[in-house]
Amino acid sequence: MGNGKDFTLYAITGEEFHPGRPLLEVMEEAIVGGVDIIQLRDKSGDREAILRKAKELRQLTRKHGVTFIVNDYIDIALESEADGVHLGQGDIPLAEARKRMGDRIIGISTHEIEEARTAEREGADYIGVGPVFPTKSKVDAVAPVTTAYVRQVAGEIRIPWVAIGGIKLHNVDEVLAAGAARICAISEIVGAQDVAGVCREFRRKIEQSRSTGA
Ligand code: TZP
Ligand code: MG
Repeated sequence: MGNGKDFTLYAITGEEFHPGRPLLEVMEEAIVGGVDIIQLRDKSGDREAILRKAKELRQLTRKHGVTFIVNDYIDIALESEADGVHLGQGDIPLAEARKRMGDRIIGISTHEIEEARTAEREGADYIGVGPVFPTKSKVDAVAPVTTAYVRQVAGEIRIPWVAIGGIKLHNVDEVLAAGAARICAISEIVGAQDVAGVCREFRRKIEQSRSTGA
């Protein structure tokens, strides 16, 4: 990882899942519960609104020593002093992104092993692996990659990787059993009544799986 910090539980923002609750309040609860990396993902706001949120989340995450990533926008990541950016397969090439991001973190979404190999070879700091299960949180999501792809990545990818997509407390054990050591969620975390409680339970499950190798 570009900032020297690996991670365990990754929360992505999804304001549509907590109407009436402020973004910063929800994300701070997630941090209190044990999230150690946060991504700002905003597919609808204009640039100024996203930049404002990025600066606020940067302050919050800095206060707690949590890694902060901006989805899609390299310029906003740089201007808000984020730790990194997350890019999809359709975004600018990794080599171009690396020129602009320097040694900051670059994460890349992958849906098949060839994409994972390419991202690793080209110097991504981490990759996303998913969507493992069906998800309503991403409108253009590809078909679920299933835990078969998680197993494949666990078998050969050596950079940090995080499983994502439809992961809930009730199915995370399957993902961990397939070899995942890092978990990412949107709706299960930010849509929860007890955000910190859900995060604590995710962490407990991840840490238990890591320590037993199960
Ligand atoms: N990328 C792959 S699946 C996904 C993203 C951003 C959405 C994950 O959201 P949820 O609510 O945890 O299924
Ligand atoms: Mg993107």
